Amino acid sequence: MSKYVELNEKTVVEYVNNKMDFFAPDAEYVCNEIGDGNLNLVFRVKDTKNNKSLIVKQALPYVRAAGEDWPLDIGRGEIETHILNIEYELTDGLVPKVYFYDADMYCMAMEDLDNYIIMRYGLLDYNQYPYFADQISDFLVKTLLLTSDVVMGHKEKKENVKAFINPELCEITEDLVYTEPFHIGARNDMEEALVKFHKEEIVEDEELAREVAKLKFDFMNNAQALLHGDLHTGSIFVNPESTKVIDPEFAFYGPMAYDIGALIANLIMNYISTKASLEEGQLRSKHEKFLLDAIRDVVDMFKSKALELWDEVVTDKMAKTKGFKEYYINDVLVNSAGVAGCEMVRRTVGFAHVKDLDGIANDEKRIKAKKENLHLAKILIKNRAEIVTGEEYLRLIEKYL
Ligand code: SR1
Ligand code: MG
Repeated sequence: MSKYVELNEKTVVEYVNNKMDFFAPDAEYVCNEIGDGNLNLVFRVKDTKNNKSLIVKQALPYVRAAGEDWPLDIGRGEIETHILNIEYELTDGLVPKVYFYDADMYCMAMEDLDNYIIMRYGLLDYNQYPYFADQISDFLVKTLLLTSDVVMGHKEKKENVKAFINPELCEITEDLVYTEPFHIGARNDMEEALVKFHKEEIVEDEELAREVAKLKFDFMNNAQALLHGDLHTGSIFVNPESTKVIDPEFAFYGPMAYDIGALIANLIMNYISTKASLEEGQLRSKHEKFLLDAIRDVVDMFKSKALELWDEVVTDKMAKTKGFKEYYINDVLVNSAGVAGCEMVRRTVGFAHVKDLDGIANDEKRIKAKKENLHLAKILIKNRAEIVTGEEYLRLIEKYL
């Protein structure tokens, strides 16, 4: 830690210029700390004269959203750099380009996506992204299938499993997604009006706990593919033409379902938010239709593209057996529905919420929306064996929301 100092808006320009030859000598700098996630400092450094910019992301030795009482592995940017480089290659640039990682300052610099916005905020402004489902399903299929044992040499894949061991960040997910929200206390956070509902509907439902336990141990023990590990709509940059995935610091070898389920859950929560926040009318119908199409297409495109790519890239002899690929992808989709349910529960009653739900201004509507979210989440977890098509998601959304 000896060379580590926290950067700030004043020191970051000199820091970057010492590390790389990026800005012109006559640069006129504007620098802002723009991080709004739970963990890191994020700076945009811009030369307004020559219109050039980059992003500097520095890890803190603790969880930013909680303060210094919650220490956290400060070396997580190394894993993030490593996976961004891999994903850049695998996906033809569906992630930002990394310029450098500095292991003394626990800091990375990367391409600035300044004509993109964080998808969560775009969706909360009721914007639509017509190519999103196609692009993100490409990202999912390529990053997941191509890093799995279906395709990679098994020894090389095991080396990858070793390189991406990420115990502290995984522990956050094990606790915050798969454990605490299904109990009372810990770091859970919810409105008073949800306390009784949470206890009766979530904590006291033993069948639910059993299914969540199965999903938790799948998360911990199924080193299936190199995951992003935190693929919510706050980890995705979009504009109407293009999609870029950021922030894979929770990366590790885990079940493919974890990335797919997290994404589906966050689209569903935006749907719930839209329904609760807008009066019926054209804007609401248009946004709801976009979200429903996106949910359906993410599921169905993941499935069809994975099955198609499989034949081109499969190397394992047994994985070529007739019928195996359908079994394998179906299993991924079953658990994706379960993960989606866990993500929806934890974003409602756990430590880290989402603006989609918390931002519903009217108290009564917000509590109603959160209860509906929890209710649908339970259905997704318990009935996941049947939830393997886009249409089935839409049927459940129509029935329960
Ligand atoms: C303590 S970190 C809380 C959450 O923020 C991250 O984005 C992950 O989703 C994590 O669970
Ligand atoms: Mg993040």
